[in-house]
Amino acid sequence: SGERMKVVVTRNLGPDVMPLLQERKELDLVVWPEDRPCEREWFLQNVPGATGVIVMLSDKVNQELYEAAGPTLKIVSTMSVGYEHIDLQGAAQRNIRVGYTPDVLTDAVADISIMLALMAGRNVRETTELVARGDWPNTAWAPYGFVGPQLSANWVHPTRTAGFLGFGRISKATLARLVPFGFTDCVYTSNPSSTPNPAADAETARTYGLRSVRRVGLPELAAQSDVVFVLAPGGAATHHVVDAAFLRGMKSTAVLVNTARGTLVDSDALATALRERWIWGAGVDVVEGEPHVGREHPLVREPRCVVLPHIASATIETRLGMATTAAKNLLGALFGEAMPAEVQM
Ligand code: 8YV
Repeated sequence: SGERMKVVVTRNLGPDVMPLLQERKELDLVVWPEDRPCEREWFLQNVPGATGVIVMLSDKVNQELYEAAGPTLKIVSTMSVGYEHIDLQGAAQRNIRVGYTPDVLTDAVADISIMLALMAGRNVRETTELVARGDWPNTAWAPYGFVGPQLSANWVHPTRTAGFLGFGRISKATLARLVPFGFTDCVYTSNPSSTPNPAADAETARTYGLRSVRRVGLPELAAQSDVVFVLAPGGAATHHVVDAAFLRGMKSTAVLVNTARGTLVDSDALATALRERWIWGAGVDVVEGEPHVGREHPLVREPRCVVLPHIASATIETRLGMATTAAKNLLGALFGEAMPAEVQM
């Protein structure tokens, strides 16, 4: 039919992906023209009558947006694996499908999780800042200068335990990377409403050649782990699960890595934990309240905290994969083709 469909895209998806949308002549594309987050007002002004939208993490897809769009809206496609910015209940009520981008970013995020674990343990922030200040020539070599806990298994610690807060795709990809580091054991926590599965845990242990993989509670996760990776979804259910009590329960040589959402970690408690040496160090790619994280932020002020500006998925290949998946999810829903990744509601 000659029916036209309006599609609003809140960020230019680049020269390799925009043509996937442009070549569909039935689509009237409306693309946010700037190289910065889409303004809410622009989105609300342009969304009425849209059949589909492609959004980013910073675009709230809530009641207000559904009402502005009106009954034409069929698909919300986000260029992210997280979808806590989307009101799923509202989507379900209106028969709107939701697409997201799992899998394509798993390896990039696992890579950076390992990097942050190493950086936090090996004092990389303090030492690179020292070199950048020009202080290396003034620094006398010392047998125990700049030492930190070794991530890999070693003669003092032949066993190493990885801890995961959340045990999905990215956690498992991170665990796989720790196998050649000599890790022997894995503990993890999961959504309390999910059913424990010791047989699956034994299978995971066999897959990675580990001595044990065990689902535990938060206190045991804190106490057992040499490194804790925070890799669970954001939202109300996981708000501040890493709090003062959790951090106090960790080993003083352990490091905390957060490549999930800032909201899972109480920043003030983490800053205290670092300052008072409850734990060795931390590496965070995400911070509650981001991007409003200035030099005065308690974690930025903490020399033992490496803070990255949410770049874990920022590889050329992964962002291309995410943008492609976001475009294909939209096209799938609009043209009756398969959606590569649909949120199950
Ligand atoms: C961001 C992320 O989406 O996918 C997610 O959930 O947090 C990141 O990959 C990324 O900054 C692209 O929007």
